[in-house]
Amino acid sequence: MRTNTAKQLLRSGKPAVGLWINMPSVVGAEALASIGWDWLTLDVEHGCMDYETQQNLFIAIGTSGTIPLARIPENDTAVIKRTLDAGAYGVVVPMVCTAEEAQRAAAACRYPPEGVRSAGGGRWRYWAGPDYMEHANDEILCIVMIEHIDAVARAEEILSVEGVDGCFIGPSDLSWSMGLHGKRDDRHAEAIQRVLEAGRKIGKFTGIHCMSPDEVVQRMQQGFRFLACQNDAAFMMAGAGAAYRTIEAARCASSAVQTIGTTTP
Ligand code: 3PY
Ligand code: MG
Repeated sequence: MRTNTAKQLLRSGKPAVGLWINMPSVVGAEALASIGWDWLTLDVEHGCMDYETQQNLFIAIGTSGTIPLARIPENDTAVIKRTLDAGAYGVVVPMVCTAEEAQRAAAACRYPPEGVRSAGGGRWRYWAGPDYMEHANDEILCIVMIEHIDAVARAEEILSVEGVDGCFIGPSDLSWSMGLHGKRDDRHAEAIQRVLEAGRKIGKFTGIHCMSPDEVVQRMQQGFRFLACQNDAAFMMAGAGAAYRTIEAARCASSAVQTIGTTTP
C-alpha cells in the first residue's frame, strides 16, 4: 500500500503541514498539490462539493506526493466509508465532544475486527495498491476535531480512544462555544494549551487551524504537529486582493488617467 507520508511524519513527531481546500476546482487542487504540502484536506464540512467532485479532487491531489484528506460534514459511519473509498487517506471529523463520538469515528475508519468499515470497492485498488485492505487500518488517519469548550474538558478521554490518531483544534468554533463570538482572549488561549497538554500526556498529536504562515511557525514551536495554513480561497483572495489594491491605489493617484473619449486640453 502507498505509504501515508503525512501519518509517517506525525508518527515520528514531526510537523505535517497543509491547507484546507474549500473550492471545488480540480486544477486548483492539482496546482496546490504540486507545491509540496504534506497534505491537502477537502473541506466538505464548509465547502460546497459533491461526492463525485471530492473523488476528482482526490485524484488531482494524488498526482503528486501530497496526501489527500477530507474534513467530512459530520461524524457519520457511511460518510466516512464513502470518503475513504473515494481515495481519502484520512478524515478530519468535526465537533467531537465525547469519547463515544470519538469511538464512532475511529470505528468507521477501520475494517473489522478493529472497526466497522465495510469492505468494498474503490479507486484505492490501483492508487493505493492491491494490499490496501491489509494495511489501511494502520495507514488511514482518524483525526477528531476539538472545537467546543465541552470537548476541551474531555480532551484526555477523547484522545485516549484507540484508533483516534490525534486531534485538531478549530479555534473559531471553540471561541463561539465559549461565548466569545469568534474573538480570542486569554481563556481561549488557555483552552488551546489545555488540549495541547492532553495530547502530550496521552502521546497523540495535536493540530490547529492557523490564519497565517507566521501562526503556523508559532504553533509549530508551541508543539502543534498537524498544521493547517488557511485555505485555498483565503490565499486566492489575499493574492488577488493585494494586487488589485496596489493597482487601484496607483490608478487613483495618477493624474494621467483619462476617461475614454476625452482629450487632454
Ligand atoms: C474552526 O476554527 O472552527 C474550524 O473548524 C477550523 O477549520
Ligand atoms: Mg469548526
